[in-house]
Amino acid sequence: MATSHIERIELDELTCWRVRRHGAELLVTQQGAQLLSYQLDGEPPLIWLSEEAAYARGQSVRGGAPICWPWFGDLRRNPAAVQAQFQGDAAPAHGLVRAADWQLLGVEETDDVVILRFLFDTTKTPLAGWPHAARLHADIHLGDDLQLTLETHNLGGAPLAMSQALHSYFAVSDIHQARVEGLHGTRYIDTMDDWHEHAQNGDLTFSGETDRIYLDTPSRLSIVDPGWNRRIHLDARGSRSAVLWNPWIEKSGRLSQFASDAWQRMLCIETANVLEDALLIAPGEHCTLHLRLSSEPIAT
Ligand code: TA6
Repeated sequence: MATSHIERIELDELTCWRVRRHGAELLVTQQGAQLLSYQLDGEPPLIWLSEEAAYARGQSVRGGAPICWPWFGDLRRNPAAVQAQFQGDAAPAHGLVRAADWQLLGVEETDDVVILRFLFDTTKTPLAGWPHAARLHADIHLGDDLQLTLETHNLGGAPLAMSQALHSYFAVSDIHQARVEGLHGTRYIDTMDDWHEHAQNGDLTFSGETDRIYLDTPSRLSIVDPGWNRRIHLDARGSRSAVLWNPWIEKSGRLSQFASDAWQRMLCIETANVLEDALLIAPGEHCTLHLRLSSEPIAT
């Protein structure tokens, strides 16, 4: 017997879907196929959603897991092949689809999982300045864990050069106490140090604005949060790069939909294909980015 509850709700200008299943709840907005929040009963949220989030058409909601596609970040910092795909004037940060009108293909419910399936098809909804034929499927699976899948299908006759990221915001009790396991020895580009390359020594801790692109990443990264006695595991497939970001104090004042002290309660780990991990998809081929989120108490 299915034991899920799925409801469509309107949050200001946005159509959203709230799903409850076996003591877990998530919220998704159809615009951008964007996960907004994810929480287990009796626990703090795993996925962070800004207290100042705005639900407006054409604007990404601050928090959750925005989809950055067909490029991540500043297009000018992407490989030349990715830049060349765009013929528009001003390239928006994080690509063209995170605030676009996606289509809900359907909601599938079994005893084990609820799946929301979203579609964005550039042959049906052309992207200004990006004249290529591609079909995007974004699936959100709520079961005993949460799984996000982003599949790109190159429908065109030429190779498709792109970068992408699931720009996931995680809730932490206190960024000063949180640390990230799994990065020891991994190379990273430090955008706060003029994009110079470094190597991570030990776990990543936070004491200032942090904006790093890790390369050749392992499949599992974990956020250790002593304040909430919790480890959040991120298990990725189809990604060998990750962006670690906390805006800290000064940048927080320049961010939209972001309280001045919110930096203390959030951390982005963005499961990505960026820089040398950017993709070249042959005509007719697919590529899939997959992220599984789970959590457990810190072993006592
Ligand atoms: O992923 C890190 C980053 O590129 C930061 O530099 C910051 O710009 C963040 O993304 C948020 O970008 P947004 O356009 O959503 O404000």
